[in-house]
Amino acid sequence: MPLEERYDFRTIEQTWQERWANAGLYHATEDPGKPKFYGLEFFPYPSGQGLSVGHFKNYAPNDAFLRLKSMQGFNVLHPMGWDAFGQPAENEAIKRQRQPSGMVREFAQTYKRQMQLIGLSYDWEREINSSDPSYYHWTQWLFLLLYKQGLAYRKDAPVNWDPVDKTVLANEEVVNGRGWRSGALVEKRFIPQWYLKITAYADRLLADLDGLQWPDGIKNQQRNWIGKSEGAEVNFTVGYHENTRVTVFTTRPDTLWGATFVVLAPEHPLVDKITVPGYKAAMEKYRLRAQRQTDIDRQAEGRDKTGVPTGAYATNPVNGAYLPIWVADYVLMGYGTGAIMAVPAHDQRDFEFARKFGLPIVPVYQEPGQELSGEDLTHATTETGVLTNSGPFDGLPPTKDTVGQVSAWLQSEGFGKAVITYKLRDWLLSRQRYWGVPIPMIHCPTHGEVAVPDKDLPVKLPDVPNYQPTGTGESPLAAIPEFVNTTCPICHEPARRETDTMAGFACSSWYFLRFADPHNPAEPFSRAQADYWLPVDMYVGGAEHAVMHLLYARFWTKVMYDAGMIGFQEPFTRLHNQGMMLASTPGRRPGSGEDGGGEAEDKIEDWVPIKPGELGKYSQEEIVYRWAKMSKSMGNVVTPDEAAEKYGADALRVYEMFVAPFEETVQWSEEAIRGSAKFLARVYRLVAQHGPGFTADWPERLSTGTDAGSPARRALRRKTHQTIAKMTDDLENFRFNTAVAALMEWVNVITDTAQSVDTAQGERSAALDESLQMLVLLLSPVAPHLADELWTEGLGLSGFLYKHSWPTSDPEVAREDEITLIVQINGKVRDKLSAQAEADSADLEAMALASPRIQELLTGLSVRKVIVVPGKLVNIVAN
Ligand code: ANZ
Repeated sequence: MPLEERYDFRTIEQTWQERWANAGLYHATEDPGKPKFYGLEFFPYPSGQGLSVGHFKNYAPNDAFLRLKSMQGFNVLHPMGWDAFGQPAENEAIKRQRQPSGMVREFAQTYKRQMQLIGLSYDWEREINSSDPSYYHWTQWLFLLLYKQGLAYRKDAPVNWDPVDKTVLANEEVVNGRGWRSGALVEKRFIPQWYLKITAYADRLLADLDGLQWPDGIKNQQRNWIGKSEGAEVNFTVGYHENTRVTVFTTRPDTLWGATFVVLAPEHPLVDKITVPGYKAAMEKYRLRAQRQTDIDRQAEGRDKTGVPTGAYATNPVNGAYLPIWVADYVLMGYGTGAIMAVPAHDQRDFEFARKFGLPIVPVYQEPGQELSGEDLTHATTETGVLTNSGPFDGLPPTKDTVGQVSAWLQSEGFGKAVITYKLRDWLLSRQRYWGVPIPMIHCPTHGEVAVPDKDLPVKLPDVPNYQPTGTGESPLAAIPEFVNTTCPICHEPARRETDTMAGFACSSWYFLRFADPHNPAEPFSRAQADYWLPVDMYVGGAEHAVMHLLYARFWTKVMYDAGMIGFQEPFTRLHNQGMMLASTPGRRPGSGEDGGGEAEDKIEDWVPIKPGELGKYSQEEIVYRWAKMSKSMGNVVTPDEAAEKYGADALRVYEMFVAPFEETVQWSEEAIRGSAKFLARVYRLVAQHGPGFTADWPERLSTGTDAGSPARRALRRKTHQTIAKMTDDLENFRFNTAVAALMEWVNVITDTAQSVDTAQGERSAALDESLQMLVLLLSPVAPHLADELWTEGLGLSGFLYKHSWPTSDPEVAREDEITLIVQINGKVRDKLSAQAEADSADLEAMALASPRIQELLTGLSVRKVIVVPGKLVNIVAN
């Protein structure tokens, strides 16, 4: 049936979505005869806001990439599921006064519908929901695996308490001293908590980053978070008590001879013991003050240094010098040993502190022959000079090797030892919230902490009407007797269940494995399925998960590897982060009615978005438009439903890919999606016009027909094969915008030449048929509905393009024609060379000068000037 007159995208898209679903086109099954490709996007929490066109900045391009992989012959796995547990879901349920389980299921339905609306190639038979007992059964099982390996433990510790979300937060969830979701200032509390020993994997988590094809920025954030430092611990004796020691951690033991005081963190346990009576009152005041500061504030660069003396002294083991011991908040208890030796000449923080409190500054690294004193310095120096007054090390430069030598010597003298420290802390897993995976542990008065036996898993989350956080530091589960009261698996006497639940990140630490075998009732996944599908070959999501999710998932993967459950150590081979989508958003600036048209950047913090529907309340002068992240709370959401209804799902897909480089932030533009829709309409018309008459035997006709003799047809073929090469390379490398641009350019070429090419030779052109067929193939990853329609209805071919093989470019055909280059000397033609048509001036000049004939003619002359007319000639002026 020929194509309709008009491009009716609504009917086309609906028809093909039904056909794909009926054929189970995207259902993946293991096929040992085929190479696999596992593509995945970050596990989404299906929020009640539904998806916006902003979310498709992520989904649409990866979908195109995976369609390419399928066409390249890979057996593609592209699953989707719901990160349903966790605080965002619970908070939303509280606000809507609903049960989280039903609510999340309903929201997931909306997400799914919207994803299907855009034609994403998911295998819905593998859909999972992390709050489903059939899933969290295995999250609990994996927790117990960690527990049995000694990697899960409970301890009483100061934790980050989020007073708004009423729960503790992991270190990673505290950003600039605030809860990453609530934005509330975090408080310190002492509550027993479950931790996972991620620190045991610090070295492997660091080393294995090197082999990953991830953005450098993300790898560096992980490196910094792990924060490996090599250095030494040095022991100082305090006062005259041989047995009171303070151990400092330093990365620069080579500067030990320049230490002039010692600083303890305010929380250091020695502070109480060593502070001299007269100093105690000031000390107490200072410590209270420090408690209210966040670690980030305390470490801020350039911040005015504060501190108080303890009145006690420490002895420098290498030279017996007495160093005053101070307490200052720029030293953190959670790092190293919570105590430092201060070397003000060579450490800027110590320098500022010494200057402020009049403490001595003694440079040990000096330029040879120079003898600067502390007064001469304006700041600390770190990288220059050689050691002086440093015992056996005088004359050595400030290198890693010197640091190593000093560390080894300190160890041999018994003054200290070489150590490696990490900034990484164990992962705080407990949450005092209802909506999460119950931690499968039992507290028995006799046997203490006992793991729930495997046969009793899953420990089900009770369905209860009241689940609001209590704010007492106890989970709401603690108030549900049927849940709490149980018996000890060992002695069968009454015992209490653990009432903390796991942080949501536990669920997303292994979901990518469950997708390989999503309905397995007997184990988290079978080894065979995991071996076939994993690791994930392409992983796509937002850069905000640079540390947390990606680090935790890597950790669990390594634990599972060590337990022999899987054969790979890194879960995500390639990673890409999409840019955000912003939308123009009306808002007002409080108290400044006069400034109506300010720049987007200025004083963004004073700008308040206007609630949807309240625009009419404000005068034109009060309203200021800003580019803000697309979200319901900003009232600036454009839904995929609207966009698909108005312009089509394919147009939205093309728009998402074409609008900007994948990684870049974009500003939503109706104008641009209209452009994409117009482009697709042009493609439709092109095929509608030239499709009739198309025959699939063009490869034979290419050699026998009249095409060979026609430069126009040859040019069309060249463009076709150049576009195949460019699009393949661009899609492979996530350059979707230039891929679409190449497609558009080519469509223009076909449109402009089709008529003449088709009729000129009096016989249907094989080159035109080739270009039409290739065009539809290349279109299919980006606009799959339209492509399948044009393939069957426009060209009369059959089968789904998702299963069709991707074309390859013939380099011979793609090659630009050669030109004849005329080489002149002083205006006289002396040589003719053949050159690539696309060669630039520099290439042509070099070629001309390298010609043996020309070289011979130039002997004894000097070249004054070379004039190049690209594509034509080179004239050499010489005398
Ligand atoms: C003496 C020294 C001399 C230092 C010098 C540096 C330069 P990184 O590289 O981040 O690991 N330090 C140690 N523990 C600390 C703590 N708990 N709070 C604040 N600062 C601490 O930093 C290690 C360096 O930071 C250590 O080496 C120590 O200062 C300081 F020319 O010791 B250094």
